[in-house]
Amino acid sequence: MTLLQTAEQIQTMQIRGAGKIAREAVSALRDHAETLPHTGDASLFIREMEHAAGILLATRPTAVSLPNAIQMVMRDVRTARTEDAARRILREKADAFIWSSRTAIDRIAAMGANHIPDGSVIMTHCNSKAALGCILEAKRQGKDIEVYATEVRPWNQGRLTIKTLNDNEIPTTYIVDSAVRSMMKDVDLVIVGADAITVNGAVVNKIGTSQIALCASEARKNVIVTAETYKFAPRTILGELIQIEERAQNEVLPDDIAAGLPYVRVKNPVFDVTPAEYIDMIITEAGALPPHLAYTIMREYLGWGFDELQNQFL
Ligand code: RUB
Repeated sequence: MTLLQTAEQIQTMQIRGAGKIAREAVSALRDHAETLPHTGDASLFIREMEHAAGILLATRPTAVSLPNAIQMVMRDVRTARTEDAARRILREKADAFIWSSRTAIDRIAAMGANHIPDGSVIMTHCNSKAALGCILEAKRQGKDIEVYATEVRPWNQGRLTIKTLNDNEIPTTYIVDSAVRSMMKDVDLVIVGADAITVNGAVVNKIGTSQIALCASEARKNVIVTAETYKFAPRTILGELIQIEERAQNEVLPDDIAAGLPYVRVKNPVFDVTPAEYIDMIITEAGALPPHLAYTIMREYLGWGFDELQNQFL
């Protein structure tokens, strides 16, 4: 697959989910480098790769895993002195990112499963590899668990989730998004993934997550967020906001129906923000943390504390 094809698949959501988007983008960058002719000119190679990175970055705005992964790969490429060195660094960093991303999910799954008591009823939303990893690991450990999975309008990512749960013989109840509050009394804990986590510990995830967290809080049920450290958004330290992607209105209301309703407009934000006070714990590969330790993750694991970020602007 070419880089443009990968970009198109991310944009049209054939490749979706924050972790997968990051891994596929990085592997597209690595493969793209192989298609560029060797010229011996490092700065030309770097310029071409920056251009390619820009195409990938423009696909979807919310999942910070995408810019973080690209930054992790490109950071040292930018300072390489020769084209060969730039190519080698790019390959090594890309492979390292993909490997560490997969390892992170396994570690999160192992830690997350420890937080799922035997006999639990779990609610999940959307289709998160990290969240599902914890649920599947709990099952693998022989725990007797059940899951409530939401539909996730308008893209129905819940169908992917129930397929995985069914394939793993986990008893699952599939509900429409608006049934969350009614069903919360039957649930013990909520486990979801994340597209971005801000410096104040707020979690950006699939639209509807904040309603679920609010209902869970009202019903005194724990909310666990599962997120690899590259889902933390360091630029929020500088006050940058996470852009919430708005997708086409015809994902919600078909064009032919909309055409007959000239006074109706459709809003289709596909992510929302859950404030830190509704989140009990964020499970990362570096450990399970309270949300207010987000800055520590940004500084210790991403290496982007306030000073490093400020320097980027000098
Ligand atoms: C996917 C979504 C997922 C997170 C985490 O949204 O919100 O919960 O991306 O997923 P979309 P993962 O379907 O719009 O991409 O844990 O797999 O990274």
